[in-house]
Amino acid sequence: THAQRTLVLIKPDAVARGLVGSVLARYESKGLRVVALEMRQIDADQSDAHYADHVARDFYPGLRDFITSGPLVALVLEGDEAIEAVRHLNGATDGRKAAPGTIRGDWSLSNQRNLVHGSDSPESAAREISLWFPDVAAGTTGL
Ligand code: YYY
Ligand code: MG
Repeated sequence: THAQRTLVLIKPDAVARGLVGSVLARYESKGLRVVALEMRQIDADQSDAHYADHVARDFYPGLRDFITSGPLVALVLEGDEAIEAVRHLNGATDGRKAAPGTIRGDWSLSNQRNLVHGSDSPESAAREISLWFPDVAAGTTGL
């Protein structure tokens, strides 16, 4: 077994649709532990930092408008192979193609408004946790 932490966003579409509790229940029911959790509304600079790998993509301006459009819930989850586990629960990026039983597959019909984000690698998780929750990354809270 391999304990990991991962950065999850419950995106503004999920908050606006009242799906925060339902989404969080998927993660908690799976056995993932909430290490940190906070509702925030981010600005364009924070979006650019979070999506550093995507800022040059053609879809990014629309993504930035969406992710900054309203409050979201940021959290750190911990558990065995948490990074892959969260991405399995989230489902494929495009909600129209995501498998039923996944968060996106059950509740999204969009490639952009797809409800959730999960870090895609240990390196991404470390970078994203430092960006969103520096105190957790430093080990001074969320223990
Ligand atoms: O990791 P994941 O969220 O599943 O997808 P990424 O390929 O990292 O893309 C990040 C984010 O960008 C995705 O969740 C939706 C959005 N997006 C988009 O709006 N249009 C695309 N063609 C591809 C991705
Ligand atoms: Mg990604």
